[in-house]
Amino acid sequence: MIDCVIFDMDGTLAETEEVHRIAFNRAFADFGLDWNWDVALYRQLLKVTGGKERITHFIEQTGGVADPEFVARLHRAKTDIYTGMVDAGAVPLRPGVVDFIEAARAQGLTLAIATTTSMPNIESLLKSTLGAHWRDIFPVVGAGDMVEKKKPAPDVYELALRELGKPAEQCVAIEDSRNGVLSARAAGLPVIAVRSTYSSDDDLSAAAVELPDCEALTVDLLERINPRS
Ligand code: XBP
Ligand code: MG
Repeated sequence: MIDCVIFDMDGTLAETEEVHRIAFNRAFADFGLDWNWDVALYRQLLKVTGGKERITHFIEQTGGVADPEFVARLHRAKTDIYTGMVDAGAVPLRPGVVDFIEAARAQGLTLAIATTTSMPNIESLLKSTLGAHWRDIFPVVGAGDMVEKKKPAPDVYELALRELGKPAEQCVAIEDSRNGVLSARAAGLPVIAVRSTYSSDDDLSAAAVELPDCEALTVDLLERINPRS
């Protein structure tokens, strides 16, 4: 029986990627760089998970050499810009998410997060949307900077499972992207997929089921998920 739901954050709980993209571009401008990640380019770059990894990939793709210390400084600036925007209320949760959270908690399900993004971004989004008590709602949080390998590697889901103290068969992952679905599947979890704007072309066929939106997410649906699918 499924009694834990592990949520991805970016794209799943909220459509954050456009704000990430704007924050990257503002950080580039602040550093005097003439880089501009437009929507089409960012869709490509999202194949690489993690902001630092994405910047490094971009530099190397254009023939440059990425200095890890520079990348870390640039990414810190991006995180400050991103959290500033999110704290100001730039990103709501996707429609249906709050209703599902309330219904799941009423049924005694445990909720967790397994995301590639880093802790300051998680704090900002969940505090600005759910309030200061968000940690009561999500007692277990796995973040990208807590593990060695980011999605599509299983590490962040394995971390969440360890902290939950649950086997994968008792949990389900909710994901929006191919990398996310592959990560959860590699950790042995069944996946409910809900595409986001930036993952509209992703192959999500490894998920047990794909929903049209988060409003279709119900507690009843969890009972119909085959733990091995
Ligand atoms: C989301 C990401 C993240 C964000 C940026 O992947 O890849 O990297 O784009 O976050 P997922 P940071 O939804 O599969 O977890 O800049 O904090 O790394
Ligand atoms: Mg995602």
